[in-house]
Amino acid sequence: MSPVSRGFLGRRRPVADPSRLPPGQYLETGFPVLSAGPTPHTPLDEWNFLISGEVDEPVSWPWKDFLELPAESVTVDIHCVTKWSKFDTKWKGVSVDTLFERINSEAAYVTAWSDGGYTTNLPREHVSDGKAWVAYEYDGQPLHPEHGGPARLLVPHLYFWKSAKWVRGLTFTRQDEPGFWENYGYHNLGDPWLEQRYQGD
Ligand SMILES: Nc1nc2c(c(=O)[nH]1)N[C@H]1C(S)=C(S)[C@@H](COP(=O)(O)O)O[C@H]1N2
Ligand SMILES: [Mo]
Repeated sequence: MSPVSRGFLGRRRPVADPSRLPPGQYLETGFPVLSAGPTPHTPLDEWNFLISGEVDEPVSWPWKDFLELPAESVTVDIHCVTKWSKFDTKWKGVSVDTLFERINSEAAYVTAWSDGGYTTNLPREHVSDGKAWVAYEYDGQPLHPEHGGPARLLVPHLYFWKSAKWVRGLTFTRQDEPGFWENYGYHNLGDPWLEQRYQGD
C-alpha cells in the first residue's frame, strides 16, 4: 500500500450552488462531529424538556409526552462557523412554535441549555415563526448521541453552534445573556449570510 492515501490527495470539494452557500463556507458531504465536551447519555426516563425563566408558568414535557407533540419533518441547509456547510439535512422534531403555544412571556431572549452544561443565547424571534425545532430524528433514524441525541435544537438559519445538542430546555430572559461560545467571543446572533462569526463582525 502506498504510504500516502490516494483518497486524501485526491480529495476534491464538491461544487455548491452559490446561492445556497453563505460567504466563506465550503460544501461538506460528511457530517462532522463538533462537541466541546464528552457526549452525555441521559436515560430517557430522566429526560424532560423544560421551558422556564421569565414565563408566567414553566412547562415541562417528559420524553413520552414530547414524542406525542405534533412533529414536523424538515429538510434544511446547515452552516458551521468552522466553515463547513451541509445541504439538505433531514430532521424530524417539534417546532419551537408548538412549545411556545403553552407559554406566556414578554421576555425577548431565550437561552438554550443542555445536558453537559452547554448554553447558547437566541433572540426569541429567531426561534419563532417556523425557524427552529427540537429535533429527535436525523435522516429517518433516532438522532445519534454524537449529534445531540436524544434531542437537539435546530436553528438552521444561524451558525450551527446555536443548534444546542442534548438540549433540555429554553430559559426566557429579558436581556441577551451570552452562552458558552458567545462568552468566548463568538457573535451574539451568528447569521451566516452576514458572516457574523465573532463579536464585532
Ligand atoms: N451541547 C452542545 N451543543 C453543541 C456543541 C457543543 O459543543 N455542545 N457544539 C456546537 C457546534 S460549534 C456545532 S458546529 C454543532 C455541531 O453539531 P454536530 O456535532 O452534530 O455536527 O453543534 C453545536 N451544538
Ligand atoms: Mo461549530
